[in-house]
Amino acid sequence: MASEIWGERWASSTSDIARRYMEVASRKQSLVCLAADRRTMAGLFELIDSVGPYLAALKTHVDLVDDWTPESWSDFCEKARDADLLIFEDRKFADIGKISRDQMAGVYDIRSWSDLVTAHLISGPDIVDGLQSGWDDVGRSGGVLLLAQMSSRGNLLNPNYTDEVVAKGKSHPGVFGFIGNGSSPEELIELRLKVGSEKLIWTPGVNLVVGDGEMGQRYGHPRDAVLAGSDCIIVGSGIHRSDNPTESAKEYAQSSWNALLERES
Ligand code: 5BU
Repeated sequence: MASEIWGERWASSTSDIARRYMEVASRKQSLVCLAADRRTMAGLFELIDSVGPYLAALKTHVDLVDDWTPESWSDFCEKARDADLLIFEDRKFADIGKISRDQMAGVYDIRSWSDLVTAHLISGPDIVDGLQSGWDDVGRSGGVLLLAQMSSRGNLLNPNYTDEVVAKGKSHPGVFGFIGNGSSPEELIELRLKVGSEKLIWTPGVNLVVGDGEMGQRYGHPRDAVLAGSDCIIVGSGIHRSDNPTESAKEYAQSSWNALLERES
C-alpha cells in the first residue's frame, strides 16, 4: 500500500527509516508529526492519549520538560511506540562529530530512544557520522534530518547555504531527509527541485491558520506544504494548544493525507 501511495518517493528511497515513516503514515492516513512541546510529563501523557491515533511521528524537545525523569520518559516513549509512532528528538545538533556522538549519550541518552534527530551542517559533514556512531554505540539505528531551511523569520539559512546542505546530505546514507520551511510553498518547491525524490522533506511552520506566529515563527497551510513537496508536516501549537486537540489532530491528518493523494495522482 505504501508503495502505491508514495509512488516515486517510495520507489527511489534507499533509507529504512524513510520507508518506516512512509509505512506508518500510510497505515494511519496522516502525515502529521506532532511537536509535543508541553512542559510537564502529565501534559505529554495526556497529549499522546488524545491524539496518538492521528499522528505518524512524535517530535520532542527532551530538555524543556520541567519534571523530566528517566523513568517517566521511558514510559512516555513506550506509549509512543504502542501508538505506532516514530520518535524524533529535535535536538538540532551542531557540534563537531565526536562531541555530537557523546551528546547522543549523556543525561538524556537520546541514542537509546530516538528514531531520528535534527542536525545543522554548519560544522561540516562529520556530524552525521558522529550521530550515526551514537546509535551504533547502543546497537540501534536511526536517521538524520539536516536543516536545509527554517521556518523562523530572519534565519540565516540562505539559498546558497541550502544548496550546500542538500548537496552534501543527498550523498550521505545517514541522512534520510531535510527540514524545509513549511510556511513558504515557494521555498519548498525550490527545495524539492534541489533534493530530488530520494529523500524526504519534513516541514515545521505549519498551521491551519496561516500567517505570523509568536516570536518570529511563520505558518503556512498543511495542504500547500504537502502539495509543494513536504512529506511530513510538523505541527505544534495547532494541536497541543487547541481547545480540542483530538479534533485538531484529525483535521491536520485529513488535510495532509488528502494533499498527498492529490499530489501523487
Ligand atoms: P509550532 O507550535 O507549530 O510553531 O511548533 C513548531 C515546532 O517545530 C517547535 O517544536 C520548533 O522547535 C520546531 N521547529 C520550527 O518551528 N522551525 C524550524 O525551522 C525548526 C523546528 Br528546524
